[in-house]
Amino acid sequence: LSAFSWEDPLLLEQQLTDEERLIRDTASAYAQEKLQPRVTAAYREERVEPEIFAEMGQTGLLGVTIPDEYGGAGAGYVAYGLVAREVERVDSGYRSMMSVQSSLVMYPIHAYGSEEQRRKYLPKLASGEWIGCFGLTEPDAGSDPGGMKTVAKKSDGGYVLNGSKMWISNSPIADVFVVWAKSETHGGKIRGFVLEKGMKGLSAPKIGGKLSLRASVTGEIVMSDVEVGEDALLPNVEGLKGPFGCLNRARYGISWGAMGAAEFCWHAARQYGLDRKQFDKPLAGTQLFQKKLADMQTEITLGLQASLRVGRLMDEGSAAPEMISLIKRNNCGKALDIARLARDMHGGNGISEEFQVFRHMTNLETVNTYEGTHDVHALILGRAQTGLQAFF
Ligand code: TGC
Ligand code: FAD
Repeated sequence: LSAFSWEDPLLLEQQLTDEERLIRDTASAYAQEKLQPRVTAAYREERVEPEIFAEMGQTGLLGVTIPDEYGGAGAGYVAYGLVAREVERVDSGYRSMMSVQSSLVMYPIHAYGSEEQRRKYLPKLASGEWIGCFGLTEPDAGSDPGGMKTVAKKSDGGYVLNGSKMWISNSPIADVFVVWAKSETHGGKIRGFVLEKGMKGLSAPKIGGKLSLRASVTGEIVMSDVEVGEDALLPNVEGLKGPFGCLNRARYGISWGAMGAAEFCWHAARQYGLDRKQFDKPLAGTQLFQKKLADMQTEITLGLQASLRVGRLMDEGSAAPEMISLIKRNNCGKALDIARLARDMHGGNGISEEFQVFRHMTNLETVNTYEGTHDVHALILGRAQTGLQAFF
């Protein structure tokens, strides 16, 4: 038998290809060298730094799965997951910025857009010159997006959109808005529209006072008689499967990202326990401390293996949405538990920004809620195994 690696108990590293390791190492170097030094102040000051998009674009971290002819990296879903893990090891807000751009804006334009839309938007989104956002949630339609009130009515040569979206990552700084609305001309079916900053009647006020994800900005999207041409419609999808197709990709990436945040918290708790002495011995030498470390190590190891498995199936084209619900729900819930535990293991220092576990903990509260709450994913899994829907 070979030696045990405490940081990589089931040898995830060996299961990656050379290309995946290279992309992971590039993401890790960028995250540690450029994001880590600025995150504490950005979070404290609730300050988003839009230039991060251009930096990520230059580093090749936007649209990892989009073909290179449109500016993406043309890599697979495992590589995309590894990028999410490295970015979220620093901060969930930075991973949010990356994954909205990649999975919720570039993906639908590539998958559902016309060739003109692809050529117009994807290269500038891949380089980070343009920032994108995704508007599905509304003030009265969160877990139940089918209850949305935003409407698109036919006008001469296009559509007029009215409605408002709530809790939209990146919206106050966005150039490109992928918005979902009920289209009267398509029998009230949900359709996607690509809107642009500066359109008359379109605004995106910031939501202030967030105690979570403070290094990324969240806002509303208000549409008051926004007129768009026929070319704003995403032609190749209709119904809720449009936004859900995007969410499948983003939720999958989040399952990796949440494990990155959890790994940070685990490693920090371990080091703190080795450094800090009470009762004349290191905290890490106590049974309770070691039990907590073992639990963290176990959940992270299993969570990463599960994400890797689903990533491989996505790359083969044989992943089911319920698999993604399983790993999104499990990994976000476990990451939040681990962050809370790591906060506790740091004692009083755990509440200080310097030790960073509190920031991860408060971020993970959002990560556990957005892209389908922990309980909504339980209901998706419950429906899949009983055949009975329990949403209403
Ligand atoms: P349901 O009847 O289940 O389905 C309606 C239609 O959609 C299809 N569908 C899917 N297609 C592809 N992938 C999936 N995962 C799909 N899930 C459903 C389904 O086949 C059906 O198609 P069709 O052709 O038969 O019409 O719909 P429902 O209304 O009963 O849905 C219930 C529920 C709970 C599953 C769903 O509404 C849900 O998942 N709610 C959670 C909402 C959510 O995740 N919102 C996320 C907003 S975006 C966000 O949070 C971004 S944060 C990003 C960041 O900052 O990182
Ligand atoms: P609700 O749906 O009102 O849920 C409240 C509670 O009720 C939850 O615990 C939920 O699990 C529970 N619940 C709901 N339905 C049921 C049921 N049938 N049975 C039992 N329990 C139930 N959305 C976007 O479209 N784009 C974005 O970019 C985006 N970014 C976000 C960024 C942040 C920082 C946040 C906080 C949210 C973001 N969201 C975004 C919105 C997010 O997806 C929603 O908050 C989420 O889907 C939950 O909806 P809600 O907040 O309306 O909660």
